[in-house]
Amino acid sequence: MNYLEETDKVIFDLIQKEWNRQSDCLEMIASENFTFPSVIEALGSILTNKYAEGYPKKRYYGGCEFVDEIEQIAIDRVKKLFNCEFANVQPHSGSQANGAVYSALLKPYDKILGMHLNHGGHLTHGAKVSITGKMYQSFFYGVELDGRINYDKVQEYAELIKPNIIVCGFSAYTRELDFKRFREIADSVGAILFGDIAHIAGLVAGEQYPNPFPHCHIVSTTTHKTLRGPRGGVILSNDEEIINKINKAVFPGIQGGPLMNVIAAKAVGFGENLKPEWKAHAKQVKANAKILGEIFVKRGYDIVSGGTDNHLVLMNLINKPFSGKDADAALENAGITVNKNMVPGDTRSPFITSGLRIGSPALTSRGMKEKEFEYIANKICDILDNISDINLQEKTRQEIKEFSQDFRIYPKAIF
Ligand code: DSN
Repeated sequence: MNYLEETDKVIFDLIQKEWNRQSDCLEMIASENFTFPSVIEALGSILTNKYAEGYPKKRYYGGCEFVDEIEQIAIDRVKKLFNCEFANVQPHSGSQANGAVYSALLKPYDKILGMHLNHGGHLTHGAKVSITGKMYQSFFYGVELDGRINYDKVQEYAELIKPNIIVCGFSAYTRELDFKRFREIADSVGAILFGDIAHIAGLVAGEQYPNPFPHCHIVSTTTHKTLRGPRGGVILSNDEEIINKINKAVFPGIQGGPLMNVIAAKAVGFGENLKPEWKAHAKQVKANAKILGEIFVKRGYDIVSGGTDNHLVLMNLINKPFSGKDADAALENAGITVNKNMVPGDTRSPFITSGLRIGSPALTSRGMKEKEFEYIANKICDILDNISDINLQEKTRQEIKEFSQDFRIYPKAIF
């Protein structure tokens, strides 16, 4: 029986439309991905019925023998993946994970030093509109005009501010992070070093990016970005005292019952990440992003930091007669989904911006390689070179739809 189709045709039809959108367009938002069909199956399973407050073997409700095993497998797999000793796999999202980290390790009005949102940081790194910027005193470092972190400046800020926690790991930074240097800075002022590796976790797992361990005291990540798992968060540490505080902060601190279907899906995703072929996938993600950057530069578009060491490219449009918002809209019309983004030295507002953030993970998961990324990068430049040409956008949308058919990832919308 097709349960959803028969009982709720409205939602069923909208899911089919979204499936077509995902299949016919090019998804290049750097934080999005296509998860594994096996992950979707676990997400859609009967595990959603179970309440299991607490942790494996220490639950508040009965009937947890099988979900205990599932959660323990998720914990064991993610520890192996990142080579660390302790894990909490219950956070519902990256923001929840980060909230738990602060509430476990800080008192209200303690000091956070993180990357400014406009320079590639995240809302939960102390932005004033986030609870993390209201409940704690937040201070920010940024990148230089060349798009890179100046570690000497971070050291100076840390000495001046004396933060309780330093956050490293970003949403829009294109270069490798020096976790060791960050730890030296943190140690010099007695701060905890917190690595938010939400964007780069899949590359770390594939050994294509430095591991935050053993340098960070505490690490959080989402599971749905470069890791290709279900939507959710995870917290990792090598420090038993810290993880004990984290466990209390997640439950009962800020969450209730864990989402056992999502935790099973996380375990399945981590299983995929542990397979030998994951390394080649992560390598391809990086190679594809590199090609994007190279073609953009060749076609006269400036790239923040001149290139990329990871899965994303930041196009700097400061010297162009159109904004990030204009570029984002034109590409969307052409069937290419990206997001407008602030760039270093940006004078436009966060709603307009002078940049575009363009990522390779999702299309790499669809099986695209350098040849396809070269084609796509040139299509992006064609659209931007002729930003007002609506006919070209419509024609490109059709071309992209045809090109995409060889790379359809799911046999159906609902598993
Ligand atoms: N929304 C994510 C991103 O796009 O980077 C961060 O939470």
